[in-house]
Amino acid sequence: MRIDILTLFPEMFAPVLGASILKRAADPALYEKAAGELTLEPHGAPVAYHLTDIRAYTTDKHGKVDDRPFGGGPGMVMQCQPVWDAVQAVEKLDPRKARRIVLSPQGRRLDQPLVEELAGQPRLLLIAGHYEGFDQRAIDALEPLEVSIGDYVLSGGELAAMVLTDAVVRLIPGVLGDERSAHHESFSAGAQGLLDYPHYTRPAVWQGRTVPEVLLSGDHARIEAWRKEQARHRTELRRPDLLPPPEPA
Ligand code: 9D3
Repeated sequence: MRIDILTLFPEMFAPVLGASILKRAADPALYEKAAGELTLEPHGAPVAYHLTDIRAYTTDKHGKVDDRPFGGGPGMVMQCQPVWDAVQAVEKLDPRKARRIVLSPQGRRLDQPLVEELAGQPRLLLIAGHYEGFDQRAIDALEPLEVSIGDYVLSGGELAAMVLTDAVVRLIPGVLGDERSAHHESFSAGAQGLLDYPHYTRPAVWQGRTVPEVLLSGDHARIEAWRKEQARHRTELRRPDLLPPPEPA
C-alpha cells in the first residue's frame, strides 16, 4: 500500500513513521525472502510512505496557505489552491487511484471496521488540516471521505493521520511479525468483540502480589475458560456498550 500524507507539518511524521511497526512496514530489507507471497511496493516493502508539504504548492509569493474566514470569526481557514494543487500533483506520481481522506472533526468516527476497509485499498491519500480547517469548496471539489478519530479537540489533523496510519498498516499482510496477533484479536478482543483479559509474566510474586493460580496450572482448557470469563466481566463493567444486546423477554 502506498500512503500519501499531505500536511503543513511534515516534520511531525518522521519520528512516528520512523519507529517500531510503521518503520518495519516500509523496510525492504525485511521482505527479501517473502517476495512472491506478499504484495510489495516498488522499493520492496509492503508499505511506502510519501509526505508532501502543502506549503510547497502555494502560488502566493509569501508562502501563505490560509486566510481569515469570510463572515468573520476566530482563526484562519486553509485556502483551496494549495491543497487542490498538492493533491493533483501527488496523485500523478503513481497510476493507482487513491482513496482520498481528509482528517476532520466533522468526519465519520474511525473504528475497526473502517480501518479494515481502508487496509484493503492499494493507495490512501491522507490530508491533514491545521487552523480552523479547510475552505468548504476544497472539500466539495475533492470529495474525500472525512474521518475523525474521536470526540475531543486536537490542534490539527496530523496526529489523527498518524493514528489512522498506525491502525491500517498493522493489518497489511506481512507487516506484523507474528501473524497470530492481528488474526487473534478479531476472534477474542478488539473490534466488535470484548475487552482483553488481564496478562501476567514473571516473576510469579512481585511486591507481594501473586499471579492467578489458574495461569500457573498448565491446564489449558481452564486457562481459556478463565480468560473468556475475565474478558466478559471486564467488558460488562467497563464497556457494556460493546456487549451484544440482551435477548428480549
Ligand atoms: C470553532 C471550533 N474549532 C476549534 C475548537 C473547531 C476545530 C477546528 C480544527 C477543532 C479542531 C480542529 C483540528 N482538529 C482536526 O483537524 C481533527 C480532529 C480532532 O480535532 N478530533 C478528532 N479527530 C480529528 S481528525 C482531524
